[in-house]
Amino acid sequence: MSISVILADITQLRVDAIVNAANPTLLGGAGVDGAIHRAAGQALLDACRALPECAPGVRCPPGEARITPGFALPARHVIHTVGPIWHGGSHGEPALLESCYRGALQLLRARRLSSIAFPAISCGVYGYPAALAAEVAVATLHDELTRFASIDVQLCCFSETMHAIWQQALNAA
Ligand code: AR6
Repeated sequence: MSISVILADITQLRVDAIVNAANPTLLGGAGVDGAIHRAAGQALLDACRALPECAPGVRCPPGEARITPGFALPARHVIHTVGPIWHGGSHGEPALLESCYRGALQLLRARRLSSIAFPAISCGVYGYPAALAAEVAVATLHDELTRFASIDVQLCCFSETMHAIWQQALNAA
């Protein structure tokens, strides 16, 4: 598994799967979620709506992941995950964030796919401090790397500032 930090719009990436930082409804929202749904088209919303609910209005609880096709995206699949909302860091946020990364990779492996791009899950609307999120992401991915050698991971940042923070976390690991 190789890990790189890139500065890009995740909707433009031609990889096996891009990850969406979604909310539990999986019916779209702002930020990267909105961008992915706009670029993938109505078929993505229909596919998400068809996923079973595990509670009223909940298709994916925080820390879990679901997979759909990518439809009009260059990426073949979208792995939807729901990051934690930041409440100061002592409410299980790191464990939930770690679980998002592990769950996404588990779905990738189950489909025998090998390239994946992650946005900075929880670092926008959900308010997770970027440097802390990057630390969790990189540590989790390195742990996965020791067991699964053949996966390419891109950590996709949407601003120069985020790119610098994530690159620093990767360099420090
Ligand atoms: N490509 C890559 N990264 C992006 C893109 C893009 N096109 N657009 C935004 N980002 P956020 P969250 C970055 O808020 O914090 C939604 O409404 C963005 O700059 O998208 O997990 C959902 O429906 C930030 O660094 O996700 C949920 O309700 C990162 O993606 C809620 O927001 C994540 O920001 C989820 O919040």
